[in-house]
Amino acid sequence: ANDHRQYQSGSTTWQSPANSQSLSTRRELYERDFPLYKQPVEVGCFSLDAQRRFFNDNRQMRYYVEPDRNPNFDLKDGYKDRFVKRDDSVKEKLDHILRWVVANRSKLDSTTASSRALDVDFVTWRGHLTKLLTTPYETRDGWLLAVTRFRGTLYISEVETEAACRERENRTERHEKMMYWGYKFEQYTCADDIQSSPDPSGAVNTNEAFCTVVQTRLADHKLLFSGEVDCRDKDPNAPAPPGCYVELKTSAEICTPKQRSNLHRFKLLKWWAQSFLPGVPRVIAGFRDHDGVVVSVETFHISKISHLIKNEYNCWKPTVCMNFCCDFLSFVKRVATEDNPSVVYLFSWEPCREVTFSIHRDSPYSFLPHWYIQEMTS
Ligand code: 0WD
Ligand code: CA
Repeated sequence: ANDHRQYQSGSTTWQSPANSQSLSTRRELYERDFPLYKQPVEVGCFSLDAQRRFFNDNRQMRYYVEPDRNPNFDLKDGYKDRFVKRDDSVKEKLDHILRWVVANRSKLDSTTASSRALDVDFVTWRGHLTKLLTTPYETRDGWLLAVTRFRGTLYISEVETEAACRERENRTERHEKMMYWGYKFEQYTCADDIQSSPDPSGAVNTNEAFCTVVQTRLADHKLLFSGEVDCRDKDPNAPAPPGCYVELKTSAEICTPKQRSNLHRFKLLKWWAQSFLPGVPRVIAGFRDHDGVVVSVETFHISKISHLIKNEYNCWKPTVCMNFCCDFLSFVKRVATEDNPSVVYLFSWEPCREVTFSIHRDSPYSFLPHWYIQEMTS
């Protein structure tokens, strides 16, 4: 229903983006000054190995090796005989981040005398925040975000929507193959050690991951989140993390101005949102031909993307993304008031709708594991 609360002030009608029960996602409501977003600081990292085991260190870090001017990377190579795919029906929720928190609690403990166990308002995955940033422009995929307040901190963990579950279970062979291409590009451009070269003859294993953990603030929201990082600059004089990190992408080769425009209007929104959040300064895109061969690479500097898109008609705006995310987090703080690890506030959104929520007690939505609750209560 279209029930934005309206305020009358002289002849101007002000629309508030939220009433007590829902939050609007209309772009116009978020076109204000860019909110304060503090430079993200890396407070730690962790690695997941080939068996998806957690390590509180950077053993899975990789180093970017710049390809030739005219690369010829066949992304189809190794599919499927050298491909170990993570089982994505296993829902890991926030478990890896929580393991990191437990192992690094001394770095995060609240210094002020408060009942909070951690000195942050929100703990989540970077990918969940990316979805929030792009929501005002999303026309296809909705989302479900489960929120639990525990010792003053709000934990946000995604729940797979029915549509996403159906899509995952019915992925076509072509789609599975295209998902492999992105990982194969990483293998052509990343080395395990600072002095070695990439080894495209090995197997691609998507269980392996290196994740950064960053702390930052969006307006009055203190955030702690983790995101997977593809590789880093191998120059020892490169800036400290996250400034040395590089995000890798693949995309279809650009042959016409229309294709370039579509890249700016749709893909750069996702690329910008994902890397801006943790302060990753550049995205390196490998452009592939119709046959899955990377024929060129291009660097996109995150700080220059807002200029690149200014000439596009009816384009996305970074300020709308950030203001919507900020207002959503305020909405969550207002709604999720009961401090109880077994209560979940489930926020849901579908395109052309408002964000709404429901409340669940001791339900299958509960996601904070017992070991975490026990650890943080002692
Ligand atoms: O339980 C869940 N629903 C989630 C688990 C949601 C999101 C992530 N995860 C796990 C992933 O398996 C991964 O280890 O968390 C880690 C990534 O977190 P993130 O950085 O917050 O996620 P996102 O920004 O969406 O993705 C970053 C990269 C992707 O790179 P591209 O260039 O495609 O955006 O993480 C990888 C992927 O390389 N990735 C995954 N790898 C294996 N399985 C998955 C996945 N389901 N999702 C993303
Ligand atoms: Ca990537």
